Amino acid sequence: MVTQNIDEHPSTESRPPRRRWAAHAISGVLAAAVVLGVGELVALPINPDASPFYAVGATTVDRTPAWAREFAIDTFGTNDKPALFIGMSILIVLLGAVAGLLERRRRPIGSVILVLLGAVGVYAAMQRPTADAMYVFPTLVGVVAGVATLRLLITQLEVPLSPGVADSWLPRRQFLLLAGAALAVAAAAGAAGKFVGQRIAGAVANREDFVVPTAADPAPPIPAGADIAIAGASTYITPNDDFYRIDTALLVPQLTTDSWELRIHGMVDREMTLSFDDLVARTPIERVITLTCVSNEVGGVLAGNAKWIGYPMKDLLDEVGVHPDADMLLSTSVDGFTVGTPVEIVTDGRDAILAVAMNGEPLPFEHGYPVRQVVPGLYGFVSATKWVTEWELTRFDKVEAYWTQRGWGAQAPIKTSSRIEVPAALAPIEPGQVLVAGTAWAQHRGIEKVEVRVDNGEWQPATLAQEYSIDTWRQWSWMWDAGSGLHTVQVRATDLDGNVQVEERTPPIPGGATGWHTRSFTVK
Ligand SMILES: Nc1nc2c(c(=O)[nH]1)N[C@H]1C(S)=C(S)[C@@H](COP(=O)(O)O)O[C@H]1N2
Ligand SMILES: [Mo]
Repeated sequence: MVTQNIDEHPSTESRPPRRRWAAHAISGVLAAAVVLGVGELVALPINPDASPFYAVGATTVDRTPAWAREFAIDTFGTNDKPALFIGMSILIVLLGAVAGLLERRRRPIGSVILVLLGAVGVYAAMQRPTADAMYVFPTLVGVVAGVATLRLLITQLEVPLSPGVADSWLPRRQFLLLAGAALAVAAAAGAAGKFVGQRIAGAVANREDFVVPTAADPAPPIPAGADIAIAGASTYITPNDDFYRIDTALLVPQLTTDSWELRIHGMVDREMTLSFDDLVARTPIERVITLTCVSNEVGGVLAGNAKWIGYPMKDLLDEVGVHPDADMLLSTSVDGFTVGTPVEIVTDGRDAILAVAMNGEPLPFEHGYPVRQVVPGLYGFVSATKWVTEWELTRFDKVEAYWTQRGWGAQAPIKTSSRIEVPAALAPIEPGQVLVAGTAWAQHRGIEKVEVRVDNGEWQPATLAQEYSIDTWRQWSWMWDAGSGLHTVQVRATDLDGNVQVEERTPPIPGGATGWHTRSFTVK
């Protein structure tokens, strides 16, 4: 009789908890976070590029086909990097949750997922141009820590409930403590990785101590007439903080002037390796030059104008003695990005410079500290190598640079372009005199005229700001006597060689977008 009574009270027996799938999912996410955080930390003494998160991101960027780059820059503009990071983070959270849930159903499937993710991280790290055997460790150690975390957490969740304790959504205190600890480890490791990474490099201090050289040959002053300063339009000089940034670097290289050198080799008479001191022992010049990205859409904002101080690239090429049959200067940045620039263009007398200063400051890290190239007239992807550390003299029929391998052109002079900046798109407009203004550029050919037309009418000449040089952009303005209704305003530029901005709309790939910038306005 007594034994029957016990059978009638199953709640007094211990049994496994049931409903904590959410806690399992969270366990998986935390385990994934530990993989990344610990990976970040272990990457510190090796190379920040070796951390699983950055390695996967950077390798993804390198594998991005040309159309996807166009799509990304089109959709996210210069926020393409944050967009990638957010996308990766969402994916990792999802995969972590799945790993946690699967570990609950059947061990060790969740752990296997973490190991597979780790394999992707190791593979990506080994694809980095700077990779050596050490690059496997950040992900490897991270995965070991992550799997341990997952096991520990799930074990806590599966501890049988004590007799008399009701099954509940809330896991036991030990689990919560462990989960908190895992979160702290992941966050602390990740944060330490970032923080110490910057300190170790010492690059911030090095840049602060950098003394901008005084140009022996300064840029001519900018006349008031070249900068007509219309509210809402681009300023003639683009402040460094507003200057567009385009590159493949997920981790901005943190070089110091002490660690920088430029190795020049290949089809030259005398190979040479230049230290930073060697470079600044030469005579600096100062020039105002407008940069433009080939990915700029018609009317887009991927162009900027700055005052650069640097050293003529031609002088260095003369020193090493370029072989007559070498037609490409292949420059490489410290993170392995490559650019192919025609030797002919670098040596034709234009102001192609190895720049060390931008608008009176040392180059910002994002713009190439301590040394980058600036070549008037060519899109950035074939000329403007940031963090440049290597020059090889070679031939276009032998080598393809980074973007050319991905479907972009090998040669890419900047196309004659103009854009409307004022009035702003969709701005409300009163009938009467309306100032229309913008910027035009055709670097190293110069702007001859800008014309505007309304509703496909006659082209009207715009007023040009004073020309500063053929290597910089030119502001323009035009007074429109606007009547009520919906109107379309278009602009086109003509360069000093007589080339008219091309009407046909073509995409940026492979050599720069064409088309006339068009804005529609509703006048009240
Ligand atoms: N090292 C490196 N240099 C680079 C790039 C890059 O991805 N890596 N991108 C190039 C491209 S496509 C452009 S348009 C210019 C942009 O220079 P900015 O970011 O200083 O405006 O840098 C060029 N130099
Ligand atoms: Mo670019």
